[in-house]
Amino acid sequence: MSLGFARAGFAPLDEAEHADAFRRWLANGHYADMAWMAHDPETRVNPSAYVPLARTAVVTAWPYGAPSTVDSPSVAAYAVGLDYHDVLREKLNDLLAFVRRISSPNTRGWVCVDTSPVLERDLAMRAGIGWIGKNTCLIVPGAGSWFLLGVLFLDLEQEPDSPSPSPGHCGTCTRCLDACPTRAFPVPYVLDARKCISYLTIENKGEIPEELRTDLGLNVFGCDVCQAVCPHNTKVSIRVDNSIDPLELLEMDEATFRRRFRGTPFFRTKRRGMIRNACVALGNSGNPEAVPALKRLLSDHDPIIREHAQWALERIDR
Ligand code: B12
Ligand code: SF4
Ligand code: SF4
Repeated sequence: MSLGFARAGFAPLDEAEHADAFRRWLANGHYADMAWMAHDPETRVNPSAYVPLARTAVVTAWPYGAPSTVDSPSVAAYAVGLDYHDVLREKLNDLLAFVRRISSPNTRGWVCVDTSPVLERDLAMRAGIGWIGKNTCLIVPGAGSWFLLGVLFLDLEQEPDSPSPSPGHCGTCTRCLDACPTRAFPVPYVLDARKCISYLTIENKGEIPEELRTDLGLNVFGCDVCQAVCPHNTKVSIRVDNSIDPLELLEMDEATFRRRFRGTPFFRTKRRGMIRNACVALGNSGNPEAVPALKRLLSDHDPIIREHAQWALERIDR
């Protein structure tokens, strides 16, 4: 049976190898306003506290392909197409059905994709799927980091796979740290989400801090820079068209936005977030063609959109 996962491995359920690093990350406020990350941290670092009946975790890596561009208006490659949470959850449920067929129909399983209190990269590393780079991404040996992770906890006893090494194979390389447009890595292996474009354009529901807007460049949703420069990502078999027309986004009313983006990752930021991000990208592009649409947005019902449109107009004017 083939479900399309590129890698899978079994992880033990004892405390995360990087539990202390995670606690420090919280203590330093690096989680920005993602309050859910700080809620019950001891459960997040202890998978068996989260799923007490589980005995093993099957950790999976799902390939999504490299972005075709990071230099023109674009979205993160993972966000092209349908929402991966739904796709991966379905695949992991298929995997659970398969496990039940080959073990017992009573086998219990718990599917986690992104949103559960689980340190997925840490578990993936301990399942031997890959190592963690200085950009904090999970890198699959020989295949790179363009993967999403999903976890299936099972109540079956299973010998864990050999863990990947920590630290991994970055050596003296610092390309990702040097290339980050907003200097979001205070030190290697640590990301300050408050500065990360991925956070600012996706998770952040309010204004984008003015001092960071110019550094956002042409990233309309998420950011792939610290992965695109990684030498472990040079051998890529799949490439996805991640370009987007920010001008088109400016024209969307609520109904058009919902119709066009329901079921995709963009739905998460809502119309407000997508237009806010598009305004910043257009301001940074200096494209005068955006002026009429930006001017119309000065009377939008949403104050965040109005403010970002004003900023973009001033920047284009300059
Ligand atoms: C919160 C979150 C974010 C935040 C914060 C990211 C961060 N680095 O902390 C923001 C919004 C910024 C974000 C961005 C992105 N995210 Co995100 N995110 C998450 C989430 C929900 C939790 C991550 C977390 O626990 N952060 C806390 C920090 C402390 O942990 P960590 O990131 O796992 O980092 C580990 C290392 O830094 C390590 N560590 C610390 N010190 C040291 C020292 C050494 C020597 C070593 C080896 C390790 C080490 O400890 C940590 C735990 O193992 C996970 C899903 C999940 N439930 O795990 C997805 C997840 C990590 N994100 C994912 C993706 C795809 C992205 C983006 C690529 C999306 C994009 N293109 O815009 C970017 C990548 C940015 C980056 N360089 O990390 C994937 C990563 C897949 C992969 N190959 O690694 C995940 C696993 C989602 C999924 N199910 O696939 N994300
Ligand atoms: S995703 Fe972009 S902004 Fe965030 S750490 Fe990587 S390069 Fe920096
Ligand atoms: S760019 Fe270099 S330092 Fe960064 S993760 Fe890749 S190998 Fe490691």
